[in-house]
Amino acid sequence: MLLNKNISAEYIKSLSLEERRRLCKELRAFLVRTVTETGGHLASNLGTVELTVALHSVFTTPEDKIVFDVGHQSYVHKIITGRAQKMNMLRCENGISGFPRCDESVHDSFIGGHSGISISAALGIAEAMKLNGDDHSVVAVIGDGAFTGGEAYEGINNAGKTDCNLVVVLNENEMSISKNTGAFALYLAQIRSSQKYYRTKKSVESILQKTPVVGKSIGKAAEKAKKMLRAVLYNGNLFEDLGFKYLGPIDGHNLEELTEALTVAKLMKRPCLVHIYTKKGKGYPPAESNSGEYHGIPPKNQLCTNAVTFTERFGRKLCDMARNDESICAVTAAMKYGTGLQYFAKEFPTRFFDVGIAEQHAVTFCAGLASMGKIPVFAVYSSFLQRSFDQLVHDCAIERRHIVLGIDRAGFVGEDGETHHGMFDVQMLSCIPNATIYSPADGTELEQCLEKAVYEDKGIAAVRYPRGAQEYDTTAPYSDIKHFSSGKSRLIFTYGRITAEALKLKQFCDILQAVKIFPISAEIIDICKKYDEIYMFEEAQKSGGICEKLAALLQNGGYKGKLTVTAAEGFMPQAKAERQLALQGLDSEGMKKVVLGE
Ligand SMILES: Cc1ncc(C[n+]2csc(CCOP(=O)(O)OP(=O)(O)O)c2C)c(N)n1
Repeated sequence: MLLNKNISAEYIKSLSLEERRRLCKELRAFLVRTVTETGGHLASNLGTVELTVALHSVFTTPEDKIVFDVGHQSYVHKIITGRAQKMNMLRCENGISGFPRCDESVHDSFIGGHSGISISAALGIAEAMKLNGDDHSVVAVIGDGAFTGGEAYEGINNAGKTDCNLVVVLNENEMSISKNTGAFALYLAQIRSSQKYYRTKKSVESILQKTPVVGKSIGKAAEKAKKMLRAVLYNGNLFEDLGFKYLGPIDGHNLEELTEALTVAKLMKRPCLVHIYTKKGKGYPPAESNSGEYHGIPPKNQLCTNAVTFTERFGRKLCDMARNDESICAVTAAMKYGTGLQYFAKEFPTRFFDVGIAEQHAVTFCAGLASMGKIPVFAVYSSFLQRSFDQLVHDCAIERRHIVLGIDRAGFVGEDGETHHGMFDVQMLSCIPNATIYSPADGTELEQCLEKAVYEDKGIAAVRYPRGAQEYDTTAPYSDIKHFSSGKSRLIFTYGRITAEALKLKQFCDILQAVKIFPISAEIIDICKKYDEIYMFEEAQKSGGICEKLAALLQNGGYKGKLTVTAAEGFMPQAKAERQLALQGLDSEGMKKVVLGE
């Protein structure tokens, strides 16, 4: 076995090419074994085994820096940089993160989680290194999916004009989570179809250099030919036009070619883009044939339930509504399956838009649709919506464009950790004038809220719901608030899925659940005022949340009773979502302690 517990980049550099090829096979087997147990991003990591081995053969971290875009493909990097023995605790509480984390290893040079940031981050690092007189290299590893996001272009635009030691590895596998979309994907395929660009260019260049200039006319013809060839070879490529040297397309599973190209890129000491082509899921047939499903897989011991998830309820309900209303359009930013829009995409392909990993574009695009009388529904994970704040304010709110947000993964998400929790959407939206926010506690409420958001509200109307499933009252009609009262003097105010936790404490206190959580209604304030003690619980960031706002309204209105707010604070690392709730005192045990003063 070449893959042993002492594996390191130094060790890899000492291996022959043949041994490194064998090591790649062993790494793949190890990935399949561990990730099918722990859960995680299997297909993307299988696709980048050779790339990561080649990177660590050519570059030396932490002096050279590698920035992995999203970072979901950094597992082999983790294995090579001292974390092989911790892989059995990948994405577990007190284990290691599924993304790069600078506080986990000096070899992780930048945080991962959200897409499209690697080139900007790498350029910042490279400029700082230059200022420090440091001659080492910075590498950004970015997928073609991540390249559908605007920040990647902003990064390229700024990097191309510099003389930084910056290498961008663009990994084209034709997949985002689903099939990649957009004109840039087609453009990459086009470059690739001009096969062996890199090799051709090298051989042509040497031919050009050898071309003798004999006599005036022959000399002229030769010059002309050179110009023509240069026009084809150098100017035909967007990256070169933008100031990068381009190497590619390279077979990303050919260790020799990869190592050679990365070495050339390193030696260039200027912005250079290495375009590689890989197979997502490589070497594991189930993941190769269905890389979408194997993009992220659950832990082996995760209990399987038949409960219908919030996501599923959302996707199905939207189809029901769209069947009777041709103005409804659905938009996703590369998360068709994650947000339950696969049904809509199939049934209404002309009204379905996958815009790539482009949340900012998605919101403004929705505003455009709305300006023409359509009802756009943008289904998006809470944490990725964070990117679209200005688009919500400027493009939607000021002119009251009616766009509906289906905000999935609101609250704690579990194993993906800090970067993926939906902790800020409530704060973000509740400071925008005229926005409406619903937070259903179960699937039935979700359907009711979606109908209201589509047909009764104006401006931005958001329905936020968590990962997973919950169903506890399928018969109750819709109501903005639900007051479970038996005349107690204590009140719990809460909303969303943790209402189910609060309802376990009915013998100690009354419960007030908000379904429409913003704007905060006069009715909520009136009910609260009747209680001597109010305990508020919120599965969102405490600062600027609904509870803080409600508390301020009560206090400004002269409320003199006891008032506490318990909500999420800080950043919560990877663990099971139930544990994350418990750690923040948002399960029934934690609530009981606060309410009873234990
Ligand atoms: C801003 C943002 N939106 C959405 C996601 C969810 N997401 C994670 S990986 C991924 C696909 C990335 O595709 P690509 O960069 O090509 O990498 P691959 O998995 O194909 O190797 C998506 C959409 C994210 N991480 N960040």
